[in-house]
Amino acid sequence: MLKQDLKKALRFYFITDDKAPAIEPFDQAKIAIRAGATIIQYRNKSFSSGCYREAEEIRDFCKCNGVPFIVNDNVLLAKALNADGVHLGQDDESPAVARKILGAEAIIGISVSNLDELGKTVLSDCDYIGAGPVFATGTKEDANKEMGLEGLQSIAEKASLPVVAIGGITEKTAQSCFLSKAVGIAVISSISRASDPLKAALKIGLACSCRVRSLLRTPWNDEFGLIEKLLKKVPAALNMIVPPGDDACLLAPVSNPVVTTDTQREGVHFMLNWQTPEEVGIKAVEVTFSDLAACYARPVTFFINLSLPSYVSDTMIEEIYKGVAKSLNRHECSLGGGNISAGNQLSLDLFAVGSGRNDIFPKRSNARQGYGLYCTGPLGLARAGLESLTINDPGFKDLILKFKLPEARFDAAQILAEAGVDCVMDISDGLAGDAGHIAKASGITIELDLMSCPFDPSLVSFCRKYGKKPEEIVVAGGEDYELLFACRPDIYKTISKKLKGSYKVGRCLPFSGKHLITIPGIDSFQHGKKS
Ligand code: 3NM
Repeated sequence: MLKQDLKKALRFYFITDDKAPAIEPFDQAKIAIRAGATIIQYRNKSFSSGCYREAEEIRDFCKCNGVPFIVNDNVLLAKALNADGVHLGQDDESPAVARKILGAEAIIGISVSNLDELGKTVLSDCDYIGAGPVFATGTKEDANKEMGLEGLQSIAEKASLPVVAIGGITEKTAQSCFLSKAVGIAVISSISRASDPLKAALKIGLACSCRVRSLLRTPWNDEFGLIEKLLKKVPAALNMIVPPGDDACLLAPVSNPVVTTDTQREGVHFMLNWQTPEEVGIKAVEVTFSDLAACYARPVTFFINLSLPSYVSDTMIEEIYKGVAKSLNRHECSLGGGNISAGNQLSLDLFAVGSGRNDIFPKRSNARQGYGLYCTGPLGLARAGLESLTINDPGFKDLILKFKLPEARFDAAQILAEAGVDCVMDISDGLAGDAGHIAKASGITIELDLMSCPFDPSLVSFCRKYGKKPEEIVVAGGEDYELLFACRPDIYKTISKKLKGSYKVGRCLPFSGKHLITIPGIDSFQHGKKS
């Protein structure tokens, strides 16, 4: 988490109360999140294995609503729960060991009760300090002497890390803690033991200038209801004799059925802090359809199999479906069925049935010596977009959009098919990787030549800013989902008039021992290695 994001996340810090007489920790956390809490700590001093489910429930609810989840004291419990971090007391496991166990991304907090203790605490593995008790507290049995606002301020001024004030804080004293240089306030009893916890939490949220969450997201739990919702969003009856609803659907006869599959996994193909769930849904369909386009097939039916971790919310799934439906509607493709199962990772397994042409089915093995190698559109944009996201540079919107929302090139496929081009594939792995596939399948050598490659202006300015070579990104970058095709140069001449934006990327030579010959200028390029 970036420093400024952590500061914001520490603003309204709620800690669950295992001894609250009237309200369970899960309900306390829900109330605090509704009132705008920016971080939740699970604290249960008498933790036993029976409480694990309680902690998991709170974690899932936090994750659904984008609120960091921290575990009090217990590093191994934090690890087991895959929590966002741990808060340690002076007598708990050391921050260094916690860092080792929880990893570089974990948020690690440490309690400090006076300046003396601050001086003795090794903070190198910590991200924030909990300073307290600021005021008298009845919640922590072994609390130290209260430090008052002066004590808080002296710690905040001396500490190299953001400080959260804790101990006896109410909506009335919150503001004074901020004025004493705390970045946040941590509270337990002023919410958990209030006569009206929601009212109390809302007041504290207001004192912290936090926004109320009027729409809370809940973890998914109804497999069948969710599939039905998806089916309602798409033209299910198209191309169907028996639409989904039974164990399988019955498709109307498909001429030249072409079938393909793909997968999109969180952390491998997409990141939910970069892409909206709707964008994930759109991309899932487009990348699968890109294979159909490369085979000159029109989409007929699509199937989706979702694997969902427990923290994924109903709303998030519906947003993914919205994206899937948008793309299916755009291509007039039906949904043949869906399946949902619990899993450790959010992942979409995708299947598509298309209808191929009677006259031609392009293959990678059809390139011949003397052919040119061509591409239907700009390359490297998606890769540069991905890099912009990785380095957190939002300036290259066009590039980021190319990464997030590729479009299957059915339009280009139609032109190529009508021209009789019989060697086509979509570029998902990068020009070099995919040209290598064609060369290998066809038993030839391909010499890459980017002389006629138009480098996109955004790509050029991205490369200038980060000291990169556009040629390298074009050759190695994947996920553009343009089509790569080989044909006789005279045929390409005709095609190029209709296929604006296409250009030559190489030529096909008799096999000379290597399937791919690099081009001058791309010195660091090695086939099969992505930079
Ligand atoms: N830690 P309340 S005071 C958990 O001084 C805890 O480190 C403290 O509860 C510290 O908001 C405290 O009900 C209790 O006073 C905070």
